[in-house]
Order: sequence, then structure tokens, then C-alpha cells
Amino acid sequence: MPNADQNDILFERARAVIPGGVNSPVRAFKAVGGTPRFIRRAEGAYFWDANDKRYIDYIGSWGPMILGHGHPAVVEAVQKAVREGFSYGAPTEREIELAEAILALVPSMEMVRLVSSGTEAAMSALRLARGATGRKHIIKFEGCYHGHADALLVKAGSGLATFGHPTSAGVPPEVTQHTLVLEYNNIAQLEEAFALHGNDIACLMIEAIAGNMNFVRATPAFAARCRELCTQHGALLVFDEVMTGFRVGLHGAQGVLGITPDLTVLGKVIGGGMPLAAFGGPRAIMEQLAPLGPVYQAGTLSGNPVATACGLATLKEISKPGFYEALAKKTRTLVDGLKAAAAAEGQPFNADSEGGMFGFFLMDELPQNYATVMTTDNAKFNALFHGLLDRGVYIAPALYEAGFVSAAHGEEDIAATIEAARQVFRTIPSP
Ligand code: KE4
Repeated sequence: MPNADQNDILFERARAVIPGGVNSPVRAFKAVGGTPRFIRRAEGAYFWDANDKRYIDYIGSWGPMILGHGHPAVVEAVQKAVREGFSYGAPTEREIELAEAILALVPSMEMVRLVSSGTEAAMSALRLARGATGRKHIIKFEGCYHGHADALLVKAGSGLATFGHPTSAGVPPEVTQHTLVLEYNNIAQLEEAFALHGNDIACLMIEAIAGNMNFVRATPAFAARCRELCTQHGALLVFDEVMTGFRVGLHGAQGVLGITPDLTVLGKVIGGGMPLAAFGGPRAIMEQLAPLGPVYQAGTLSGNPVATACGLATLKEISKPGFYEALAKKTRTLVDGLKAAAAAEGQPFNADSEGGMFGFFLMDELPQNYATVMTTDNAKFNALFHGLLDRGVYIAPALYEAGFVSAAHGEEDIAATIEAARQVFRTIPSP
């Protein structure tokens, strides 16, 4: 069938052998409806689906592709690495080089452990915090996602500062009974939680710029209070910078906020698109990890020689002078253009960005917490998503996800995106 939609054909085939046809749920377009696009290849700011349709890519693999797809220096580094071997299960000099590069850019870290995914990094940081403090309780915030480790798949309990309940089947309540889920940016609730449980709290884990409820900033007062209360009660402040690390700036959200966490979780950009993540902090804490200390953590492909080559080449490019200034300017041009297009068409809209990360909301305010984000009109977002997709602009297929601009996005791509958005805003019924 010459005109058959190849994405439909592939999706049907995929669903026969892979649950939901995808290897990560958000890719299935469940939130927005329709058929996911099966990507055949990518280059620079673009990728092409199974019908050979080109899209301007604003997910960039959910953050890693900050240089754009197929950066020559990164491709060359990976090609050289694979010729030397894919994986050894033994230490390599390149792991030292990457660790040294990360520590040079993240002053709050004195040591770092490389792993293969953000979930693994966050899970390991959590275990380390509990091991280092000898405490069980942890605090997380509604709307923040830290990967799918059992203790972190938790929704808020009923009432203030009560312990959470599993968000997923298969997670026994015993595992989540020590996880407190609080409202993001709610200082009063934070203070109450510490007043009630402070000396039993191992860590507070937070996305200081939350990209899993689209784009919500911790207010400076809230972030400072998290730091103060952790210090006061001997709990560890853990910044989950899997998404914001090297994305919102060379020194991440901790650099933007000027807050020093005790542990930092990294991922995405540091792997440049290959499976690589990390967690790190002060030597005294990190030396609690096996083989030195009592906190066990391990991984067959941790520090993989091909992934570390990809990560190192990526960090080298983003460390060049002016990289983030140019990226932030481009992203801000996009956000300002989208706001102007929505205003011109009478659509409630607001947006924000930091570095190469952005988010927008179909409302006039910038939400401060998850509950507000979720008041978004789903149908309207879905109409915007598909309107843009039809016009060759690929944004995140869920209203609670952030967007990402790469160094490869050109002015013409930003202009085309704004024009596409204006056309779609014109078709959506305004209030
Ligand atoms: P991974 O295990 O997916 O590498 O990382 C988990 C993770 C941890 N912390 C933060 C702040 C994250 O954003 C993530 C993963 N982000 C999602 C996008 N919201 C990845 C996309 C997906 O799940 O397919």
C-alpha cells in the first residue's frame, strides 16, 4: 500500500511484541492520542519519521541532544571508541577523564559515580543518603519525577505532611511508607514536615527547576528554605539535575539558584545521547559507597567506554565560551515568539525558559505547583500538539513535559515554529 502510513504499520507491529509498542510510556502518545512517529534518522535540529516526514525536534531525546543530532566531533569520538572495544567491565582512563570533567563543572561534587540511567543514579543517591545518615524517611515533591525506583514512585498522602502511597502497581506500601510527598514551593508544608520528622529525614530530593511538570521553578525562598532545613536537621539536600544538569546552564540549576546541594544526580546531557548518568557529592559521603564503604551499588555497563567517549565529547563542546549565551538567547526568542503568537490570537498562554530548556502553559499565569499545571485544558493542549506535529514541529507529547532547544536549531527553525504556532492558535477556539 504505497500511501499507507508507515508509522501506523510500525506501531501495529510494535504493539504485537513490545508492551504499548514502546520502551518508555511517554513515547506512546497516550496523553495526546494518535500514532507515535517512528523515527528513522536524525540530523542537527531535525528528525525524520517512517514516512520520511521531517520535524523540528524539541524533545532532543528528552534533553541529551543539546548539541543537536550527529554533531561531527561527537560522532568521531564515538566511532573511535567503538573501534577500541564496546565494553570491558574493567576501569578505563576515560572514566577518570569524564569524572574529572564533571567535578570541574560541578563544584559541589568532590567525587562522582557513573551509572547507566537517571533512574539508577537517583535510586543510588537515595540509598547512599539513607546509608550515610542511618535514617529512613525521604521528602520528594508532587510533580517531580526522579525515575522509576520503587521508593520514588509515590503520590502525596492525604492531608499535610503524611507519608505517600504508591503511584504504580507492584510497589508495596511498605516501600513507600517512608516517603513524604509535599507540594512544590509550599514553604509552610515543608517547615511542618521537618518539624514533625526532621531528625528522621535522610534526604530531600528535588528538581530545582522542575521539568516533569512542564517547567516550574523553585522560588529562591523555597529553595533556600530546603537548604536551611536540611542543614538544620542533618538531612541531605539532593538536587536531581538529570534534566537540568548542563541543560539550563554550564553549572545546572544549582548554578542558577546559587544553592549548594549535598548530592547531585546527573544524566541526559552528560551521556550526549548514550546511556550514561551519575551521582556525586562530598568525599566523606561518596566514600560510603562500595567497595570502600557499606552502601552497595554496582553496574555492568557503568562508565561504559563508548558512552563516556560520547559524554566527554559533548561536555567539551558545551564548555566552549558563549555556548550557553547563544543557546539561552535562541530559547528565549522561541518563548517570546510563542507568547506573542498566542496573544495575537487571543489565547491564554505563558512560558518560561532557562538555558536550553523551556516550558509553556495554556494559561496566563506561570504555575508554581503541580496541581495548577494540571488544570490545563487537555483537549486544547492536544489540539496544539497535533497542529504543530502536522506542521512539522515536534514538541513533547504530554502537557507535563518540558521542551529542549539545541545548538543546531537555527533562527529559521525558531521562526518557522512560531509561525506554525500562530496558525494553530488561530484554529483553537479562544475562551
Ligand atoms: P532515566 O531513567 O529515564 O534516564 O532518568 C529518570 C529521570 C530522573 N530524573 C529526572 C529529573 C528526569 O527527568 C528523568 C527522566 N525524564 C523523562 C522525561 N520527563 C525521560 C523520558 C522517559 O521517561 O521516556
